[in-house]
Amino acid sequence: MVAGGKPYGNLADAALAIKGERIAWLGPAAEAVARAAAGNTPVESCHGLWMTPGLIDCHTHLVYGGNRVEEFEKRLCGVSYEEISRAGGGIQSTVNATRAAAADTLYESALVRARRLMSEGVTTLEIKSGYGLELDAERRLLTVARELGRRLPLSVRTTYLGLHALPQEYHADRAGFVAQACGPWLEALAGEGLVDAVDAFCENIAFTLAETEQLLRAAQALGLPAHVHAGQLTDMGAAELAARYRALSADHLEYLSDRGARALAAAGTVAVLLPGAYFMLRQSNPPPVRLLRQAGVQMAVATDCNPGSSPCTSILLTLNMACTLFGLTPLEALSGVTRHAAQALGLQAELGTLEVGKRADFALYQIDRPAELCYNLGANPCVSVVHGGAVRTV
Ligand code: DI6
Ligand code: FE
Repeated sequence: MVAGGKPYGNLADAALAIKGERIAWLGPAAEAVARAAAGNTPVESCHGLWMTPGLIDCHTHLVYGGNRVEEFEKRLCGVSYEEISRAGGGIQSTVNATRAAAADTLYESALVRARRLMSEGVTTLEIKSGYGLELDAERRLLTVARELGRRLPLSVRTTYLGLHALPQEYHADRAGFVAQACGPWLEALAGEGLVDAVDAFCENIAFTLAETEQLLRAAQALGLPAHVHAGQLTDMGAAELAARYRALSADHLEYLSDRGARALAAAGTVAVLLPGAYFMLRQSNPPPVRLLRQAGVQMAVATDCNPGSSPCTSILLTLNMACTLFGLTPLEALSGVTRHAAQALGLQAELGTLEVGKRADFALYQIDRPAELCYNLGANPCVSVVHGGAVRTV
């Protein structure tokens, strides 16, 4: 599937040439074979498999300590979310487990999740912090995320989710926490080169518009782009705020007004849809996809991989849920993990489509047509993955 052409931009009997880490040429296979013979260039057959751009999971909380399976079980046995939360559950329990975990432990558990995503054709992964909520623990999360990118054949983008939840020790001092998170902590982590973007959970159970704006302003001063968790449970106008700050993306958006959608479109802010969290939380009002289409907002799709609301390490299952739960077409869903996911990370010049000059990141699938990537529940037709021009073995 290449850029241009309709509807998926597919090319039949095509070939792609790689030079270094980049795509050097795309065209008819017969011509490639003749050129390769003339230039003594090695040729690999893809055996008639489908080739897509490497998939991009543009919203994850992949690195964290422990898990929340006990909480999941309790909820299904009738214990309410509030009771769990009062007993130290919810995000705070993951914060406790993360703070207590050594970097190696965090790395090993995140590695398992990264490998699962990679096995389905993911070549780029965004990873948020936000389970440390103190400087050292946030640094550990971001360092582990960077380390995954260094050691694996995988591109990692890090996001400092400085405003995720108010940690217990700051319950009597909200403003103090926000000031630390948006001030010295962000400056230190950005100064250490650990932060590609920032994010805030703007929600009535998390942070207000004003608090979110404080982080966006601090990021702007440092020249860092932003994402915003917006409209997951209520519409507080977070999409409009994200647009006002020209955020790369506004994520979730189950609750979004006409005005919010128009603001996103005008700002070129991508709507990142997260059907895994919607499914896991058993929500019943999907994001207003028709409104997003009408307004001309680009839609990306991501796993939101996290221990609480989306313990999901399958980008292919996420594609299926984007179609079945949110009503995206398979073309929209696939664009959501390629072209538009690249845009949600500000990487559209490098990634997201198969085009000459872009990074040679692609996946090969044993499928009959692209929609099959959205169709199966639990199958993995990914046969091979190339990251930066190199065939990947995970
Ligand atoms: N939205 C979510 O769904 C997760 N974080 C966020 O900002 C929940 C994270 C968790 O429950 O651990
Ligand atoms: Fe999230």
